[in-house]
Amino acid sequence: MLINKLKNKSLIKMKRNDIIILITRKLPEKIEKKLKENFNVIFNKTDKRLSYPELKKKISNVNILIPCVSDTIDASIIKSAKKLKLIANFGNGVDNLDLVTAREENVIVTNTPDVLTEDTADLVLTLVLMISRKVVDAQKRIIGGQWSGWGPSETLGERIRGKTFGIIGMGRIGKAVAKRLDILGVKIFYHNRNRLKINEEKILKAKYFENLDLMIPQCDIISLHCPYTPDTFHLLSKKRLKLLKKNCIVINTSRGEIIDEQALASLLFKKKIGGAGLDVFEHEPQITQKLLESDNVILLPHISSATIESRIDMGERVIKNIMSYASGKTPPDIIKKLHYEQT
Ligand code: 8YV
Repeated sequence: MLINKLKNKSLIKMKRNDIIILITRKLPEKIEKKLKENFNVIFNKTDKRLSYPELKKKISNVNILIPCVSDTIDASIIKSAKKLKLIANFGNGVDNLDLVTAREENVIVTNTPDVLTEDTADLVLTLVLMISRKVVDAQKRIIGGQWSGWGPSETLGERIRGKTFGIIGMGRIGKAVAKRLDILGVKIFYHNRNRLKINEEKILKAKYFENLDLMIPQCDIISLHCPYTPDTFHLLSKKRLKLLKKNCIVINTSRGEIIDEQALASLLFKKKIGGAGLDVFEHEPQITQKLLESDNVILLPHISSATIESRIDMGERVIKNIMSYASGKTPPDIIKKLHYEQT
């Protein structure tokens, strides 16, 4: 049925140059060039985020939209884009898009899975090691001119080896993190909607917990790798956060909405947990003040996939989805489920 709808709505009858594409942000030059060679593209040369009214105005004649995580594509935007056939999201998570309305309006949605997995997993490790060894504090002592020489009790971090690492969400990124953890010698626990096959658990050396509340109090480090859906909103709620060990480090490179940011900030500020490495926030780009005032945190501006390679691969994936669709084929990364279920 999906394929029939797809064929009906495909752009196959249109000449490539007549197909209008709107790219909401500035993408790598190579990607923009390839799109321009084939289609009629509206670029955003300034890279400034389009305001809601600007987006609504620009989208009215558009056939294909390429949005990013910084754009909220809600029901009203989708409904006002009468000629829209495809939303080719430049990114993995699709929580910024109203999938239900897109489905109702017969607009196909695609994303860019796989290509940012490894870079995101690298950032998770970076955060864990930097926090546990207090790297930022240590550097501050040098830059702030407070270092008067080595001392046995200066900037004492915590050893990672032997600790317990809890992964919440064992999709692509969760697994890429687990693979890297072997080298650190930690015990791996995980929680996921579905348990992995026993063989895969063995390879990853990961122990499954169906009950998140039983896993959390046993972890020294917790890293989130589930998508943001109505089911995962505040998965780490105020109540659950109280289950964290006193030395626990929380890492979030997934979506800010999965943690009750106010509650986490309060625990960090009062030093009731070990620390946090956050690359995403509940109301980006706003950040809870108490987080900014906590000294056991690393706060990053959503850079988990920010490598040149990743951005180009994401762009190529967007092009692949568009090209397939424009030639009447099913795009490889079509979102079939209304609540996106993979990371
Ligand atoms: C991307 C991300 O950079 O892909 C995702 O879901 O969160 C980011 O790492 C962003 O989505 C680009 O739109």
